[in-house]
Amino acid sequence: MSQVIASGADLIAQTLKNQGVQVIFGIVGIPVVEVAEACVAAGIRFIGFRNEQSAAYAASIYGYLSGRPGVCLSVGGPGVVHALAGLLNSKINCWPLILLSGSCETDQTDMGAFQELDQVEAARQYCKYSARPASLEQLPFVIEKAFRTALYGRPGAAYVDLPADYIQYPITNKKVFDAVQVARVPNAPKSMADQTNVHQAVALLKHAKSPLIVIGKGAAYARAENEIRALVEKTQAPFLPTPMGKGVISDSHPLCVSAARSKALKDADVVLLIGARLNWILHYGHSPRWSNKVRFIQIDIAPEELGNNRQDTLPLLGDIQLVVSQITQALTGKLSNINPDYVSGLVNKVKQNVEKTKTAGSKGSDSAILNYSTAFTVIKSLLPENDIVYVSEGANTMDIGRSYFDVHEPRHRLDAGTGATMGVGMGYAIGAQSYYGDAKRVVSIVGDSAFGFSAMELETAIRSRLPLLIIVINNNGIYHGLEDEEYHAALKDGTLPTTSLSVETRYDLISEACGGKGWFVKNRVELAKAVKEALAAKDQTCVVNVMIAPGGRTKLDFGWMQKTQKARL
Ligand code: TPP
Repeated sequence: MSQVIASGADLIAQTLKNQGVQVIFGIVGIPVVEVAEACVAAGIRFIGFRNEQSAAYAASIYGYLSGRPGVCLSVGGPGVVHALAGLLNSKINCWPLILLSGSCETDQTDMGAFQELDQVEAARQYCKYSARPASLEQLPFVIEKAFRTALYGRPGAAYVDLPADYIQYPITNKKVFDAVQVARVPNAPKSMADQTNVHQAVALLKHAKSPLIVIGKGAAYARAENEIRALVEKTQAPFLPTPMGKGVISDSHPLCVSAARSKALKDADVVLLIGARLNWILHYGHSPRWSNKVRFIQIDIAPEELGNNRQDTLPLLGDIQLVVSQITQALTGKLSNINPDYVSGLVNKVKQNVEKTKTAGSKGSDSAILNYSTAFTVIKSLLPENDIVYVSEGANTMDIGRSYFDVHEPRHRLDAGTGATMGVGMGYAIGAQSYYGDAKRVVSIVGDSAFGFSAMELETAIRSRLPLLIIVINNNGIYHGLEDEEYHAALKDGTLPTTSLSVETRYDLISEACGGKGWFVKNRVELAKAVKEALAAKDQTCVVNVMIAPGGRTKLDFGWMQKTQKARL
């Protein structure tokens, strides 16, 4: 009998190694334990999660940060269904992700096999590519195709089925093992925009009285920070980052108008969108949030995105680094038509709004109950300016936090994103800390509801020795909660609002129970002490559980959304 030199699992590990994979996020079980073990033996780190949903979120953010597909490994059936959340998240945020999942033996299909599911079909609607290799020999080819498809064009998710019999297959022929290897997928090829359109864009910008540059997370993904900074310096046009576009150019740049967002949208006459889509986050490019007369110029990697919601958009199809450079080169001189009152109006509005946030943050005595503004002011005063990667989720926590925490480096703010997805925070924090390593500290500032979606991943972080600092802004509920007495009365009467969560839940103790550190704080002094101690605990996972006034912002105001809808009808 010929000698077994490797298993199918080894072949999968070698294929991932060839693709440059350094870390895999997932949960093992039959039949993928062998795959994870083979990957670890091949020198790939495996971070074992408590739920595939978070593992897939971690892999998706790893894809965003590294610019190469993040990899998630799961069992079949329910494991795949949990991980679908990550596929959707990657699809809507346009990040490269590969899900590899175990599946039943190829000769047991449709027999009611263990954790059987048509996973290729289940994954397909969230994926650019979804496949089961026809044979073990074809597996490296299919995995390479998944990597390439996830990465090229508009990045997104891809799925590959790993049948149990392939994983366990005893390989006896070294020549066959070597012959089926596939080389690493090169980085995505880049293209420039049609030069005619570039000249039209430059003409539009030159005529603009109130131009605005909008920087999206596509620009951050494209690592176009140097090119965009050069364009801003040359044009001296104000710029507005989207929430995850923050940091492509520092928030402290004098032309950053984040703090005057509404005015900037309303006043702009020509808008250069760089890796930002005209979706709900930018109010579809419609009035009343934008002027009726605004013209959009859009740089995007995906042709089907161009003109979406605004057919009159001037399209610039191509790689953001290259296309922004094309514009900068084609621009001769400054934008001489810019109305100085437009710029000074925005700069003044920024000053006023920054002042307002400062005033709100300094209200109340040191022992007073905290609110979003006062809590954020304390936290901000203690965090270093650089080398902090912010993770943010929650409704008020995320929205209000955005105006307190400036970001100075690209890809240093990770939030609920285009999907407004609560529950991404722990996966993102783990994915980001494992990507950045010791060079950065991940600080998650999250609502209590958002944190609860995946709180058990604290154990994952602690076991994986990832020194996350998680600050839970706890108001006993979704958007807002109830005070102790009100809560217990409502509980007794059976009238608890659907937004309520239990009063003063001790999230800090979950951390301690898992071997991390925790603080429970109720005022400025306690908060400052806790944050200082947590920052000093450089090698530990820390949770600071910050009680704030449960009433917070009591009114649910979705007026902006309704207004946009009405305007469209
Ligand atoms: N489920 C998912 C996956 N995503 C969502 N956006 C929601 C549900 C609806 N939702 C929006 S914000 C939110 C929820 C559940 C939580 C807000 O509460 P919290 O995280 O405590 O932040 P707060 O607004 O109280 O600061």
